[in-house]
Amino acid sequence: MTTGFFGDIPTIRYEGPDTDNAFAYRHYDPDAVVLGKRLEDHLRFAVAYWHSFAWEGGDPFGGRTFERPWYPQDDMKMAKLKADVAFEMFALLGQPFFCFHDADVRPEGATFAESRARLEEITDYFGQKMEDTGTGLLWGTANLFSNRRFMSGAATNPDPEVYAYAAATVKSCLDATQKLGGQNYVLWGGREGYETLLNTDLRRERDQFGRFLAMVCDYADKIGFTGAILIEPKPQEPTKHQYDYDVATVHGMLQEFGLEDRVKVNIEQGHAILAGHSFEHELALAASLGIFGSIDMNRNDYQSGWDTDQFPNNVPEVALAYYEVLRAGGFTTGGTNFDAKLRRQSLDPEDLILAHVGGMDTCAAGLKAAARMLEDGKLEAARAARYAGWNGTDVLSCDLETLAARVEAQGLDPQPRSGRQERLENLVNRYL
Ligand code: XLS
Ligand code: NI
Ligand code: NI
Repeated sequence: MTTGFFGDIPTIRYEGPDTDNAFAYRHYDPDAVVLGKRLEDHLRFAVAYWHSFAWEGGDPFGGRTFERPWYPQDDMKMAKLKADVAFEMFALLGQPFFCFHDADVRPEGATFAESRARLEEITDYFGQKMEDTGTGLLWGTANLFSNRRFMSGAATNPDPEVYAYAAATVKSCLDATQKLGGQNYVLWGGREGYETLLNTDLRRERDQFGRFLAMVCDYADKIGFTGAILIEPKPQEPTKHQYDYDVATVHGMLQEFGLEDRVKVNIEQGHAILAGHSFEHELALAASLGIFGSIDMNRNDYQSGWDTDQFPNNVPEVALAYYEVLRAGGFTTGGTNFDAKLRRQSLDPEDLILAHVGGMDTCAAGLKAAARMLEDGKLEAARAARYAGWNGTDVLSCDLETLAARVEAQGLDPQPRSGRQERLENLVNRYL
């Protein structure tokens, strides 16, 4: 017995690029083998529970546009109906994973204890469904930003009682993630930042952040959580300045707190853009620092300058991102979470399905192009050739005086060489 929410929408299957069927994959064939691995195991797709099932279509100028049978989302009966529909969608799409915050899946109780008991109840309900359908949990997380108690931050709040409440919340979410076999636990700062320095003790807030993170890692170790702990960088929104600004900033903080070997990052396309970077820059940097964990896949509107969380639909952009993922050796515990939501005029259940179908196809096409780029080897050969002068040279072990003497003794007069950017860009287009 299904809820009937998705009507007669069929299970989505791979039909190849020439099909005329909107309810089919053109590029995502989960069993296709790319670089020796099934596409499903490369991409490790996940649905974000919050955007697809909890968000009601509001924007700063207007409230709910969607009508869903599980609204209002204020009792456990509705929470279970929402879960029934969510798992029906995972099955229709063949989604291997999902991700959730506590606040997405259960209504908040009158006390913390009631909220926690509700989280346990709904995640037990998930556990049964996960067993029945084979769906896995990519990651769990805590919503430490929606409730007004967190308006001035969670770990970085000026009030120690809020810090304690946030700690209790993370404990309950980490317990739930562990129970469901979650492969990662994510901390997105949300409101871990400030609006004005006039009321902010920046040094103290950053120390609180470090202590909080260390405490989460200690507890994860204590309960034997084998997944990765991930920080999700974002420069601003909702607060003006966030402490986990981008990958480089997070890495610096992790080093400061001695956690650079323990915590990795979950990198989101839209957040990279907000930070003034490209997605591939953030991915490559994280990989080079040894902290690459997982990705939140979406895209921003390039005009609005806001984290619009749209479904990805640009294959060339996605290809460059997966090129970095593949160069980093691919995902281990991580995956591709669609941290993406419908536009508020997309009212129909089929919009939810087709958004994911398009996103998955875009990612599959991008990953396949990236694999061709890597397999062909021309890009990596060009990169290696550009640095070939470093092979067998002792320049890096010399001091300033030695190099100065050498330049004069050998009469060095280095000649500039083309970076060949356009040639490489033309080459990339051949794989798309
Ligand atoms: C918001 C974040 C959020 C995290 C999970 O911008 O992307 O959705 O992924 O808390
Ligand atoms: Ni985001
Ligand atoms: Ni995200």
